[in-house]
Amino acid sequence: MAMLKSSPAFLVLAFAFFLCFIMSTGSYVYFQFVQQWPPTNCRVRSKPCSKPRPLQNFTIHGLWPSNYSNPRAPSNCNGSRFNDGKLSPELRAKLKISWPDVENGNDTKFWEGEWNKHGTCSEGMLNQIQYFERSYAMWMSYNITEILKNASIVPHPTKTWKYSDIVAPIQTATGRTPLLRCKWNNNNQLLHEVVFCYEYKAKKQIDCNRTAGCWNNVDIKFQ
Ligand SMILES: *[C@@H]1O[C@H](CO)[C@@H](O)[C@H](O)[C@H]1NC(C)=O
Ligand SMILES: *[C@@H]1O[C@H](CO)[C@@H](O)[C@H](O)[C@H]1NC(C)=O
Ligand SMILES: *[C@@H]1O[C@H](CO)[C@@H](O)[C@H](O)[C@H]1NC(C)=O
Ligand SMILES: *[C@@H]1O[C@H](CO)[C@@H](O)[C@H](O)[C@H]1NC(C)=O
Ligand SMILES: *[C@@H]1O[C@H](CO)[C@@H](O)[C@H](O)[C@H]1NC(C)=O
Ligand SMILES: *[C@@H]1O[C@H](CO)[C@@H](O)[C@H](O)[C@H]1NC(C)=O
Ligand SMILES: CC(=O)N[C@H]1CO[C@H](CO)[C@@H](O)[C@@H]1O
Repeated sequence: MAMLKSSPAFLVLAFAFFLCFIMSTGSYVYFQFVQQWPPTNCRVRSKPCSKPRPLQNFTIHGLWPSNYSNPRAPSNCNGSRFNDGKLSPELRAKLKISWPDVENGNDTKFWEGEWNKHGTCSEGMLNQIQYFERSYAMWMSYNITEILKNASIVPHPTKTWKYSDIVAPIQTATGRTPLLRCKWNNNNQLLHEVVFCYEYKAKKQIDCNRTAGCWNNVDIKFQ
């Protein structure tokens, strides 16, 4: 046994198991809390949205455990599958307003997809109920539409803003740097998502790094 322990083969094997463990637990470094502007979803979509939304609320896209070196990872971890029965009627009512499926109209299916793809990767920190409760609390903590409105940034068919024009008031209101994501439509860059970043425990908001987002040198429309 002593000989086996010190043998290189054992060390390699132990390291391989360690790597498997890291990968199967879907290790992450921080969270991205992603909110979207539903009218942009509907504008860039090939099919019309099932339930067009008024120009009122940014809504939740998802809460994504993330890794700085690859913000799309981890995903689809080996955790418990989405269980609709775990959501109380109260929580469900809150999510229907904050986290609607603006494109296809099946809210439950949207929640199921986000949990299975992202929530499973942070299940050790937030179980399914905590994942949805925490997301709702994050949504409630800042009203992006109102922050922008107070800075005279309101939906407009032709007006444009620079990236920094939109980031600045959000930064002032939250004390943290958000990340903006855009979608292209008819050669226009449309504001689509505002990302807040949270540390590992999803409690404290932190600055987001400027990773791929809206193009810096092209003005942004908010419609
Ligand atoms: C983040 O991703 C990189 C590249 O895939 C990986 O090497 C690293 O271990 C990951 N970090 C964590 C904490 O999972
Ligand atoms: C926007 O959020 C407010 C506050 O929760 C809610 O009263 C309102 O119905 C929401 N609007 C839409 C279109 O969902
Ligand atoms: C909505 O999605 C859920 C979860 O995937 C599914 O069980 C349900 O049948 C869907 N409802 C409709 C009306 O398609
Ligand atoms: C956010 O602010 C807008 C504009 O003041 C308002 O219409 C909306 O109801 C607010 N939404 C929430 C969730 O409070
Ligand atoms: C927006 O302005 C109104 C009116 O001055 C103020 O009551 C509200 O707190 C402001 N909201 C934000 C998010 O700054
Ligand atoms: C992202 O920001 C964090 C916190 O400031 C920092 O530790 C990390 O190195 C940054 N990562 C990249 C890829 O810029
Ligand atoms: C909780 C869970 O889904 N665990 C699964 C992880 O993956 C193994 C092997 O594929 C399954 O047997 C577990 O059920």
